[in-house]
Amino acid sequence: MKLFRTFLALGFLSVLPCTPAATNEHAGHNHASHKHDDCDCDHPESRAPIGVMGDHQHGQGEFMASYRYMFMSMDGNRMGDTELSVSQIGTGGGLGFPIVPTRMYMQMHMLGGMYALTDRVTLMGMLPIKDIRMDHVNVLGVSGPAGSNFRTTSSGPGDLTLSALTRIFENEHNSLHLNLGFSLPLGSISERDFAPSPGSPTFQEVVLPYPMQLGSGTIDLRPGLTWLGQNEDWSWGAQSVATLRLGRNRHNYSLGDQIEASTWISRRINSWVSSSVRLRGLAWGNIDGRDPRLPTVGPLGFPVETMDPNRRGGTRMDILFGANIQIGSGWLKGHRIGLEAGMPLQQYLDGPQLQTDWTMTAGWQYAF
Ligand SMILES: [Cu+2]
Repeated sequence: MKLFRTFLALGFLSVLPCTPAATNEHAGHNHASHKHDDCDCDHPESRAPIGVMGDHQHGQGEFMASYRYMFMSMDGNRMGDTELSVSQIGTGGGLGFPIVPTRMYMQMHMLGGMYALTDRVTLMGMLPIKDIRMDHVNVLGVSGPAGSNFRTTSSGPGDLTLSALTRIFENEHNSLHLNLGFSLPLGSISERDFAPSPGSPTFQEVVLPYPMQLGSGTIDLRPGLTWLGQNEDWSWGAQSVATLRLGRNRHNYSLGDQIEASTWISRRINSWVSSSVRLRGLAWGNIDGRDPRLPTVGPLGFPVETMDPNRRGGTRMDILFGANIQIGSGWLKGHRIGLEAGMPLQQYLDGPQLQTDWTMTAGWQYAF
């Protein structure tokens, strides 16, 4: 949390020294359109916060390359909306899990490309490269000393998302588009690492539990709807995207369906900087089926909560603060840098499950 506060403070400090000196040079433009040639794309507030994917379209023939870095920190466990300590979850007085996860960090490098087929249809592709770490307490002392700590890690590409953003409405200040997307199961669901292994005196290399896997293993539909609005100094929008799993993967389970809805407002600080605030709601289901490679043991059936398919669902509401930097002329024309960070206001988990502590996204986009 300390790191997060420092980060937020830095974010705001970088915005403060810029004098609010919005000019009138943009009067009369159609701000709902993001075509290259009328320069609306060059307003810093014309883009949604960097953490929003598939927010905008391009004029016919235009390309965009983007890179986003995402970091998420999870710290401590929660059941419902109550935080639980390790001793409340572990064996000997707690719920009875021999092993309890305490922290998880996820880093994602997201590589994106966009191409506008027409003024109404923009194609988008995105590939995440993930790096996940999870820390645990070995409460019972499975394959090692009781009370010791251990970490498991996994890394590699996740699922590839492809979508077509199709505009269905546009007027002077507003536009609406469909996000017609799906994801292909490129990410591994067979990540392994050394971990306590029930019945073995030493750590063994085993298949990692669901949240440590890099992909869903299923083809997922990702339908969504995005609304954008803009006037001289402000922009606003809302987006809702669902993730629907088609069938089960080859290890006989499917991750829970998910729905994410965001609404944001962004204000121009000057001709090249804007700041934003966003509310994001998330709801995701439990796992359907069960990975037979994960062990069953003990009265609860699972050595650790992350292996229980019915302790994965939840809902969460986040608040996120962001800044965009976009320069409309010179050799930096077409580049945009964005930063967004936030934390949950509320979360309710089918737990015990690791709770989200804070999250941030930094990114760069280049349109050409
Ligand atoms: Cu773009």
